[in-house]
Amino acid sequence: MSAVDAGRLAADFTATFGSAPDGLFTAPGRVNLIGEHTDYSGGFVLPFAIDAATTAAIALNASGRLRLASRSQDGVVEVDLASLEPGAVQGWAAYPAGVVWALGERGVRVEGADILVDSTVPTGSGLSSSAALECSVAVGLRDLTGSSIGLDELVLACQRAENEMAGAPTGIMDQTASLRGAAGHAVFLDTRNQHSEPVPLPLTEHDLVLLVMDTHVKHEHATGGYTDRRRSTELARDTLGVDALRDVTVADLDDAARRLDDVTFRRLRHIVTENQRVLDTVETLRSSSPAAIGALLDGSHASMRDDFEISCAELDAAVDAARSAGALGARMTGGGFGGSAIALLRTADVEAVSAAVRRAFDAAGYTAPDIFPVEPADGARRIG
Ligand code: GAF
Repeated sequence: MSAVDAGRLAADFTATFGSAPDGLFTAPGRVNLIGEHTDYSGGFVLPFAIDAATTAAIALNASGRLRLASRSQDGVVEVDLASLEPGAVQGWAAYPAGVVWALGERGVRVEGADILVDSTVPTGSGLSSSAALECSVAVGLRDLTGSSIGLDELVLACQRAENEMAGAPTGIMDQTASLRGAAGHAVFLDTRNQHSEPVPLPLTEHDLVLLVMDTHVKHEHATGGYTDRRRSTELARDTLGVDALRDVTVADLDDAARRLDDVTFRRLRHIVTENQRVLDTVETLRSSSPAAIGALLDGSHASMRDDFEISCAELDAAVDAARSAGALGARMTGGGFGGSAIALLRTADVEAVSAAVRRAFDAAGYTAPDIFPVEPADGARRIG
C-alpha cells in the first residue's frame, strides 16, 4: 500500500496553520491474524501492524486550544482545552482530541497544539484506522512533550480516548498492534496483563501471501452489534461467576451449556475456543511454516459465523471463494459486521484466488472488493 507523502503533509500543515510542524509521526493500521473479540475479556490476540498508516504532523504551542485538521475532511476543528471532556468533540476529531484528553488524565499535559493528519488506512474496513489515528497522535505528543510514559500506558490512553470520547467500547488489541508492531512478526498479546511478545510470521520466505479482501461493507463499533456482543460476554462472565472469560476453558464448556441460554452459550463458546486457537497458532508459528495455520484460520471463521454471529454474506463469500480457489485458510478479521477478510495462500495462487473472489462478488451482485497483500510492518514512530 502507498505511504503518506510526508513532504506534502508538512507543506499542507504550514499552509493550514501558518508555521511548520515540530514533528511528523506515523502509526500503522493492523490485520488481526487470529483472536477476535477476545481482547475485552482478558483473552489472547495475535494481530500484526501493516504498511498502511496514519501520519500526524504536530506543533505544540501555549494557546490553550487544539486545532485539528485531516486531509480527508473539510475545515479545521477547534477545541478549547479547558472544556475538553467526553462528549465535547464529535466525529473524527473525537479520536485525536480524546488522546489529548486521555494523556492529560495520565499527567501528560498539552497546553495547545495544531495537528494535521493523513492516512492510507481505509476507514471502516476492519484494518483499524481509528487506532492508527490515535497512536500517531499519541506517539507525537509523547515525543514532543518529552514525556517518559510507557507504551502500555499509551495503549490504555488511546483505548480510553476511543471508549470515552468516541463512544466505542473496544479493547486494547488494535492500539497494541499499532504501537508494538515489528516487521516480519505478529504481536502475541495477553490482554489480561498486557504482556506481549513478537511471534515470527515469515511469509515471503515460505512462499506465502496474506491477502486482505475488503468487502466495502462498512461497520461502526460505536453502535449496534459490537456493543451487543460485548454485553453477551459480560452476561456469560457474571452468570458463571468468573473474573474474566479467559478463566473458562474448553473443558468447562459442558457445564457452562447447562447454566447459560443458547445464545449466550454460543457467544461464550466462540471466546473460549478462539482463545485456544490463538495459543495453538502461536505454537504452530514457533514450530513450523505459517502454511500450517490454515485450519486454525478456517476454524476461527466458522466460530465467528456460527457462534458469535459477526460475519455477513460478503465476508462469507470472500472466505468461501478464496478457500475453494486454493487458499490454505481464510477468515474475517476485525470487529465484524463488514470490513475485511484475510486469506493465507501460496504466492503462485494469488491471481487465481483474487479472480475467484472477484467472480463470486460479481455473481452475487456485491460491490467489487479491494484485494491486496499485506506484510507485517513496524509500529508507530517519528518520521520527521
Ligand atoms: C475492534 C476493536 F477495536 C478491538 O478492540 C477488537 O475487539 C476487535 O474489534 C475484535 O477482535 O477492532
